[in-house]
Amino acid sequence: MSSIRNIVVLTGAGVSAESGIATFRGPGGLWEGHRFEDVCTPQALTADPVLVHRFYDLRRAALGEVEPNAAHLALARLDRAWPGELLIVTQNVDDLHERAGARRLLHMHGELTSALCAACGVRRAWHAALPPGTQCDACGAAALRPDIVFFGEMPYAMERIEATLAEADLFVSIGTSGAVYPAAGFVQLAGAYGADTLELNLERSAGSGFFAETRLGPAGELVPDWVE
Ligand code: BJW
Repeated sequence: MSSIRNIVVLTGAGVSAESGIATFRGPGGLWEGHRFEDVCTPQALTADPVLVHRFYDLRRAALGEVEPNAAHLALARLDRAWPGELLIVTQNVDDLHERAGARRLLHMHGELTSALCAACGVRRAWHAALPPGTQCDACGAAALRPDIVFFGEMPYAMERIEATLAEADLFVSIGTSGAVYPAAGFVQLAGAYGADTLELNLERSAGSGFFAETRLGPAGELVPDWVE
C-alpha cells in the first residue's frame, strides 16, 4: 500500500454476519417474515407505524446480544493506525463499527440507535423503545421515527462521500451485494476518479466485474489479512 494515502472503505451487511446479524438478501435474511416494502419505505411508516416501529425496536434490542467481530476490530485498528485519510462508509444501521473503536465512520443508511424528527431533522439518541407517536422534543411538530434511510429517501452525507471518493487512492468494498444504489455505484465512481478498487466478499456480487480485484471468503478472515 506504499503509494496509497486516501482510503475509502464501504461496508455492508456481510461485515456483521459473523456477529450474528442476518444479512438482507441471503437465506434467513432479515426481510423473511416481513416484506421489506412493509417496513422500509416512508409510505409503510405512514400506513402502519406500529409495525415499522416494532420491526426496528426488535432490531435495536438485538444489538445488546451481539459483539463486533474480527472484521470490525481490524477496520478499527486500521482507523487508529492509518496516517493518511480514511473514511469507513457503512450501509449498516448497527453500531458494531463504533463499538469496535472505529472513529472515521459514516452511517449512510442511518442508525438503529438514533431517532429522527421528520419535521425539523433533529437526530437524538434512541436506546430504549419509544412508542409510536412520541413527539419531537425540539420542535413538537412531528412524531419521532427510526433514523433509517428508507427506499426512495436520500442517504446521508452523499456530498461528502462523493468528494471523498474523488480523492481516494483505494476503494475497498466489504460484505455488500451491490444490489442497492447509490452505494452500489461507488466502485464505478471511485474507479473513474482513478482509485484502485478491491472487493472482499463471501461470494461474487452484482458489482464484482467493476473491481480491479475480488477476494472471496468470510470478512472475519479477509479483512484482518488485508489490514495486517
Ligand atoms: C458476507 C458474509 C461474510 C454474507 N463475510 N461477506 C432501480 C435501479 C437503480 C436504483 C433504484 C431502482 N429503483 C429504486 C432505486 C433506488 C433504490 C435502490 O437501490 N433499489 C434497489 C433495490 C434497486 N435506492 C434507494 O432508494 C436509496 N435512495 C436513493 O436512491 O435516493 C436517491 C438518490 C439519488 C441520487 C443520489 C443519491 C440518492 C436508499 C436506499 C436505502 C437502503 N436501505 C436499506 C434498509 C436499511 C434499514 C434496515 O436495516 O432495515 O439498507 S435496504 C438494505 O440494503 C439496507 C442495506 O444497507 C442495503 C444494502 O444491503 P447489503 O449491505 O449489501 O446486504 P445484502 O444482504 O444485500 O448483501 C450482503 C453481502 O454480504 C452478500 O453479497 C453476501 O455474500 C455477503 N456476505 N456473509 C463477507 N461472513
